[in-house]
Amino acid sequence: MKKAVITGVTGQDGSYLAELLLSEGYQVHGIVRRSSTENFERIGHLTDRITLHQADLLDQSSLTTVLEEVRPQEVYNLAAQSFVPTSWKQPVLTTEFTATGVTRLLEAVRQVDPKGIRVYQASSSEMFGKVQEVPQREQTPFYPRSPYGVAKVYGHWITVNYRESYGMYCVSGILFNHESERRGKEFVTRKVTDGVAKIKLGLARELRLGNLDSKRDWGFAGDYVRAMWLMLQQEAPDDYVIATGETHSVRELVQNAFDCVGLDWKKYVVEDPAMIRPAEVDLLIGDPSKAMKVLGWKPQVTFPELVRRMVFADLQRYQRTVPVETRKAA
Ligand code: NAP
Ligand code: F7E
Repeated sequence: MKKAVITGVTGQDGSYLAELLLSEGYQVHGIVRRSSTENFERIGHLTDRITLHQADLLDQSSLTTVLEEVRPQEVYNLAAQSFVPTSWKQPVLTTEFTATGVTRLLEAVRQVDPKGIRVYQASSSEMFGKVQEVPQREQTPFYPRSPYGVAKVYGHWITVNYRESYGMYCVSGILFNHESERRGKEFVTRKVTDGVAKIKLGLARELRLGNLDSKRDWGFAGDYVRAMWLMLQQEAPDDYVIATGETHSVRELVQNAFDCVGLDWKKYVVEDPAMIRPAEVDLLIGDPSKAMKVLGWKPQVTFPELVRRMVFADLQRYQRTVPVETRKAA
């Protein structure tokens, strides 16, 4: 039985990846950081089938200890401070988790079993930032626009460097935005679908957003974790762009989401200048042709299906948890 370790198992992608690896017959081990209350909302349904280990990307020896104990064949590094606006408020912490944390994990792998452990690093389309080419592909130069993007560029290159320096099987997956009903509520897709559900049920009157013009290549997280796994099953390690090849503005996202419940978004959305970022990534659109050709990967869920699925998941959640008498349908 193959063994895999996932850092960031409590996050959106960690939960989908754990499900996928279990379905592929893996023994799955997740790294969680210590906190005073458990944060297992996304993996509650899996805790009897995966093993959790306390460790932290900020603590080198804790990572080495987990790898010594488990002796996995695959390590997926999904842990990060992943919210872009926070990276301006906590730039040093973001660097410690999202950049230097990658080196700590790679060092742990190098010390424990450099030839036997394959490593996936969660790189990001935020590395392209102020895009130098449209669409963005593996060779497109990076121009990050936030401390988060800068940290991810470091994570990408240190991964490539360990591959080239030590002959380790390390890959960097350059994933464009991917979403689901498990997405954190601060990210724009989930903020919108959650807001639409609340407005529809009379639990909120408006939805405050920042830049409606920015464009993203949005896919479904469940499709993207399959690409992570495929990258570690190849004969030779390499880096891949994972994207849908389509782009949509935040405005289109909003319109699609309100359309799902038959409401006119213009009546509810308030543009709030306080939410404009110090530096924006205006346009992202990826070219996934290498992944399609080499990995045989293809996204399954379209943009309208993704939005619909998220809106209805949020509606159902509020319908389940909020008493009928507190709702006043819009
Ligand atoms: P997420 O939901 O924010 O999850 C991040 C995970 O990292 C959480 O499990 C979090 O644990 C953990 N973590 C944070 N700091 C840690 C530390 N110091 N030690 C150990 N664990 C720590 O992120 P996601 O959307 O699943 O994304 C997964 C990875 O892909 C991230 O690296 C992200 O930057 C990258 N990425 C995401 C996207 C996207 O669109 N989703 C696109 C490209 C790349 P807690 O639960 O304790 O907070
Ligand atoms: O913003 C605009 C905002 O926070 C998308 C992370 O997973 O994907 C994610 O980073 C766009 C931006 O994601 C609001 O200005 C407008 O242009 O959902 P987001 P992100 O910054 O693209 C990449 C690939 C990652 O790697 C990251 O970890 O939407 N926007 N109004 C807004 N964004 C937010 N959050 N909230 C708003 O009210």
